[in-house]
Amino acid sequence: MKRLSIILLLLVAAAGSRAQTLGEEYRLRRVIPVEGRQGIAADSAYYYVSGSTVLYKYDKQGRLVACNDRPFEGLPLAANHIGDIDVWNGEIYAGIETFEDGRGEHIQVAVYDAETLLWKRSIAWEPASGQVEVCGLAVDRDGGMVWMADWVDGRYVYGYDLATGKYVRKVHLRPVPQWQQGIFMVDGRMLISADDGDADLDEPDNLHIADLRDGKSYAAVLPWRMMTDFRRAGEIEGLAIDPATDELLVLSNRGSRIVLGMVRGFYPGYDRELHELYVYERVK
Ligand SMILES: [Ca+2]
Ligand SMILES: [Ca+2]
Repeated sequence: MKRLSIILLLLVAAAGSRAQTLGEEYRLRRVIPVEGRQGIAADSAYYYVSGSTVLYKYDKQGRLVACNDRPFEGLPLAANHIGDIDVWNGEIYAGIETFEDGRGEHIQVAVYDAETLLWKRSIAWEPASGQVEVCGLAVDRDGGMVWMADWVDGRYVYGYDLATGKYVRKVHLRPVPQWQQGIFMVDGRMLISADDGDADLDEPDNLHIADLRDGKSYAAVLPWRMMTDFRRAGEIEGLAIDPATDELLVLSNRGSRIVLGMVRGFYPGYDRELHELYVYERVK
């Protein structure tokens, strides 16, 4: 029995250090209610969820184990908004900005300790890149990069060197997904969640995929998965792949009416917005 536990522990440790892989088909396994409405990341033992102004840490049963409700304290630039996040090597990467009147300023990649959720350092934004907003980011574990996506002008994604924090290049997405929210890098390919379904008309949101492996200045964006299995059409947010299980994780909000990125009342049957983590098992 003791030997079995040790083997299991070793397996979990090994899973935490390997890169995620991408499947072709995923089936909904469970839905976990969470507090945050923006982003999701996972390491071998925990889920990390971002609200617009809070960082949360959950165990994989969905129990809240930690939270930082003052994530902007000590940051080099003023901030009021966290988008989709990622976690790598014991650090949470968060795309942060001041979001006002439909546009972002003071963009930064803030890096937090995944153990304590406390801020450690920030990677500075290169304004000359043309990026005007950060809705989400992804660590490219294989390519040693951090990529940022832009909700206001979604034509490009912007890559920074993971080791030095220096801006490296941008990639032209063709065609441009509508209202992108979260990104995640796996095997040199980028998964992109798009809030392109109109919840008023019960239209599902979508996931897209773009292959960045050839290093070119452009990438073809292909439809990857239509999210018809959400409990109600709403606002899709961040996404990730669990390194321990290869499960696809997608955060989505429902119940509130969103107009130009702002909550404007609720749909019938709702008196608040619900935030849910959809966990999909890989079928093949
Ligand atoms: Ca968002
Ligand atoms: Ca939507």
